[in-house]
Amino acid sequence: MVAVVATAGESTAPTKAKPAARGKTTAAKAKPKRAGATRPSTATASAAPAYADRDDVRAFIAELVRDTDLAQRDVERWLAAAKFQPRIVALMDRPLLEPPKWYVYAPPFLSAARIDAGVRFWRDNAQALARAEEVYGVPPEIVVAIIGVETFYGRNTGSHRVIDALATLAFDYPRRAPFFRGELKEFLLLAQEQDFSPLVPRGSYAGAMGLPQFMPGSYRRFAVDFDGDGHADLWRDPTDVIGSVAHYLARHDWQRGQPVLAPAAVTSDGQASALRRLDGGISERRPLAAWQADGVGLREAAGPGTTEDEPVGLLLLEEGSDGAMSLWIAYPNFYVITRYNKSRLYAAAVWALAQRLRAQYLAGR
Ligand SMILES: [Ca+2]
Repeated sequence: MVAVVATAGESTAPTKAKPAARGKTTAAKAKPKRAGATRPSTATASAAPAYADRDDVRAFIAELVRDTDLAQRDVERWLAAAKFQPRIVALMDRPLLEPPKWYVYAPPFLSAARIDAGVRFWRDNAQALARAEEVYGVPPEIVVAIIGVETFYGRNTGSHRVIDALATLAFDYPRRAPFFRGELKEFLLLAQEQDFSPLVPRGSYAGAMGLPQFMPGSYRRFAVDFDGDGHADLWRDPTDVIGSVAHYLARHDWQRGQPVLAPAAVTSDGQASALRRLDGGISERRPLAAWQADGVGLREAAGPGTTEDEPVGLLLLEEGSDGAMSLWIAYPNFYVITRYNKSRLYAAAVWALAQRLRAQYLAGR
């Protein structure tokens, strides 16, 4: 995301502010290869001066000490211990060819193993999930599905030391340096507030942390201590994780009781113009009446209580290599999920996993 970086655990192919490269709008444009370009000398692991000895890092430290109550000697010590990780730069620079298609992207997130484990997670945490829905309006299956897609309910929370990842991207990845310098600052403040050593936590190669893969800035803004033990612990406390994910969505305008996706019906006359409104498989939002005037509507009547006033979008999912596709009306809550990870496929996978979790949870109850 910029809130949370989308490339959460290495397991989730997708983002939250996962690196921007994953976003639908940027995915198609791979950065030009800098073949032959010489990396700055600092990018060579063995020859590079330690971070704490570099002028740019010293300037960063001075600014941090001026703007926060972090102690200079602490920050120097932490950054002296941070290690440049060339593999992380390589991961960020992976050329992205075509964005994946739905029928390739979705199956790993909808496997029987991920559904079974999600239903167990739901049963084990039913009370916290019910309370999160009461407080924040986000239904359990959506919260569980996000945790399932991000990290397989905590199985894959990332193996990179967060301080190494953030220092590498803040100081040796110029393209995103301002963003990651900000996240590095947030991380050090978070460590101080939550009373842990910043040299310990591990996360994704972009610095996303814990079961929900929050970036440090999101952690500070949106994590909640949902069990009231004094810490918002997104690594070990599923109750805090549940409250935090629900709080994140609520703060990004989740609408209680409203749908995410509904099957669209498109007239044969309307199809071509509807498809032209898509950009990377998703459209801008318009009033449903405007869609209807163009031959796009709901395949089934909307459920009771569904608002008809909010603009809705059109979503395309590629169902097979033969060109089969499905079209969906995307409600505002769909776009809320993309605030977690700016990807149409990510949000659709969360929703699809959520449907399966709910069906299996209710069937077994
Ligand atoms: Ca707690």
